[in-house]
Amino acid sequence: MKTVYTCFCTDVIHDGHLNIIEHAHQYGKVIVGALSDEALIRYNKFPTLSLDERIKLYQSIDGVEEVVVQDSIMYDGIIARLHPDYVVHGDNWREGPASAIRENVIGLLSAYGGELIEVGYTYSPAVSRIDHQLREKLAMPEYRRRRLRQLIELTPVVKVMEAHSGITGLIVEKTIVENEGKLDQFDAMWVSSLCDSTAKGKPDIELVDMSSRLRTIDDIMEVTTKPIILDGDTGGLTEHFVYNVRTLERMGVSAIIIEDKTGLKKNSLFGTEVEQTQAGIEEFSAKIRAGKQAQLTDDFMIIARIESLILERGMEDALTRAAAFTKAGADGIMIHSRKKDPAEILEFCDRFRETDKTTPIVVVPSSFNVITEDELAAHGVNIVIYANQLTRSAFPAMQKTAEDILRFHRAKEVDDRLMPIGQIIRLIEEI
Ligand code: SPV
Ligand code: MG
Repeated sequence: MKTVYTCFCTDVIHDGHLNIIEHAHQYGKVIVGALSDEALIRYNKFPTLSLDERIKLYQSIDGVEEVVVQDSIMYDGIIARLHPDYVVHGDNWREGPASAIRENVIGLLSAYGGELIEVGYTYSPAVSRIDHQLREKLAMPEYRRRRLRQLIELTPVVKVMEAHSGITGLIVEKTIVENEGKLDQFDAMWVSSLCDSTAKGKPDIELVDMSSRLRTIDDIMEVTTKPIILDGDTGGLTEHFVYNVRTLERMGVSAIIIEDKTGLKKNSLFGTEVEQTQAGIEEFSAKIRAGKQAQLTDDFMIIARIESLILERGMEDALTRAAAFTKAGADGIMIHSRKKDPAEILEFCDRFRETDKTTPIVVVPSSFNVITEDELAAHGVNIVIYANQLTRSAFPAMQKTAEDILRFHRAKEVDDRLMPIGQIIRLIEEI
């Protein structure tokens, strides 16, 4: 009896999957692979069912002989293990990043004479409806909110990219790249005070008020499913902060990061060039405690951001604060620096980890940008935030376009570097 292998990465079985099984069954004994959570989140889907539930679901399909776990998006391990005579897959992986997986499978099968069978993808209103429903489910507050905690468990380092509008949210949601035989994408979004303010032409001094920040979050939430971390500046008055915690939680935001400053907040990247006042340890701990008391779910995270290195108050002060804020209930510690050399960040992480093995550490490597995610993870970092790179890449491009149109009195000269009209009108999916 020949063996036929097909890998599923779905939480719902629709006609398209049944069609694949039916096809596969004609060639021999059907083994279905259930893609592991770790592999799934690097590909295109976040699971709403556990791996066990997915295995049971696949086992319940008529014609499936056996279900095994595939723990990597590429097929090297599973093909070495099973040596299937055939691999069956929908033909919708010929384009885009998934085509790298197709190439991988073709290469592996050809080494021993295995065969790839591609089945026409089922485009039907019922199938699109199910796909759409799954996406909507992931966008619901209760799913989105807890996803950050799930990601911290699932992945060595949670990769977060800045978003300040629906369109930047879509870029973070949808960008997938194939690199060195692996697929990768961002895990979550950072609603930066700097970029949200900059998009509105305002300085980053807590001038853009919470109502406006919530409006930005809502714009992003309407078109995306990935979890959101809000840059909450100082958190404002404690009496206001507790209300905002409830609101953010209800909306489905996963975390707020508040920084230990008081009075007029300026952007950290100014460091000591401008006057900024650090909040007292007890005062800030009280704010954290009040926020934790106000929150209603176990999912939401309040992360304390320590500005001691930014304000040149020293490593000991940063570590004392980290211990105090964790004791006050902070669900994570963000340590910030504006030095190019990551040494002080790494020293903080190593020393913090000597006594605290579990509290998540968050870093924002805007200045110390030479260090990689893996190196940071090796020092105990859990979340890496790319806080402003989308804004900083878009701005010079737009400015140059504006200047060149003024210079040439027409748009022809800039056309080559513009996204084609056909592409932009199709960028946004219609329901
Ligand atoms: C932001 O993105 O607004 C931040 C990070 O707070 S930083 O600009 O580096 O202070
Ligand atoms: Mg900020």
